[in-house]
Amino acid sequence: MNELGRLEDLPQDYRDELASRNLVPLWPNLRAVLPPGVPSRNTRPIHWPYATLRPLLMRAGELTPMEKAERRVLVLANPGHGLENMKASPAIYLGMQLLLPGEWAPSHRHTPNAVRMIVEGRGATTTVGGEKCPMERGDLILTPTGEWHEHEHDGSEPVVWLDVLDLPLIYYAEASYAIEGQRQQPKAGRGDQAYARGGIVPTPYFERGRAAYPMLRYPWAEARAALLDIAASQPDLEAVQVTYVNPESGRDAQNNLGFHALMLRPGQTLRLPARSPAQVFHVIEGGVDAQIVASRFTLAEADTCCAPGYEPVQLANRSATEPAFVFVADESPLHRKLGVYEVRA
Ligand code: 1HN
Repeated sequence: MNELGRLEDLPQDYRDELASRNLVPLWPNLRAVLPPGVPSRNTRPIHWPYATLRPLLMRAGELTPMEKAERRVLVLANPGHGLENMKASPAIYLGMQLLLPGEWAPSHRHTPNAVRMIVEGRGATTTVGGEKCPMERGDLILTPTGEWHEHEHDGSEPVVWLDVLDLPLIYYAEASYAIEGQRQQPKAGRGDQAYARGGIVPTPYFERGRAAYPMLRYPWAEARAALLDIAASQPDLEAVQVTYVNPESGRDAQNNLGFHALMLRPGQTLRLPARSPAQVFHVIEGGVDAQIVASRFTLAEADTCCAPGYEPVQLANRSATEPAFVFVADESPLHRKLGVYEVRA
């Protein structure tokens, strides 16, 4: 590629006049926005160990009452994007949220899409669009765009979950806002019960459901059992993985971010090919060594890390006797919609 003219090559009076007219020459900036072969990425491989995060989150529980927080969250921010921008990757926001016994995080709705991955504790529920969802370790609970949601806790121990939102993307689109609401009246019927089994869907009077998001809670017990069944029935299958989908459409569970659960067999090392979307890994069960670009992370249970797009990732189960289970969030639905999704072998 030939070298292009620099801004400094242009006379100062010309540059000043362009700026005063809100005009910019393309050629000095062209290579920066269209680098050869592979995009420039600000996303750095980062590891957030739960052992260091948890005490700081519990301290927030002492320092900041719910009334002063609305949502008591420590954001897992990637320094490559600037900590204050609250991005793990270009489109992914991550936060670890704490709800203490007796607390209530008031009802609101907003344009960004959220999911919760429950990390520890029992007895909390989140009510989404009137559906009261129990929060148990490893469960994935959707809060799709525009749905009312609030969290409450009748149990006796702290409950912690990982929030994953497409907030950076919606904020970038200048479309991010929230509306405060009243306490919701829980309604009867739960999507996780109506869609409890794969391959069959409810069809009252032979009609398929029309809800945009028929299933809000994806119980960990079901995803875990599916992974174990897949592994047992296909001993040669390398990537034992499931994707969280909308059971009516079969498409991704949410619009912009993709959610998956991955099982590593005892002793397995899995090489994931380089793909265009950035991704996040969160260990639900077990211990995993992750190799991402030049970083090696030793991930313990409840640890979280992220990887830039266009890079292969190697995940190794640290146990020779037990499977390991990893929750994966990525930007693949967004990349597919944009037409830029790629796998590089
Ligand atoms: C939000 O609504 C929640 O409802 C958590 O728990 C984190 C981060 C940014 C914007 C909205 C919640 C959030 C959030």
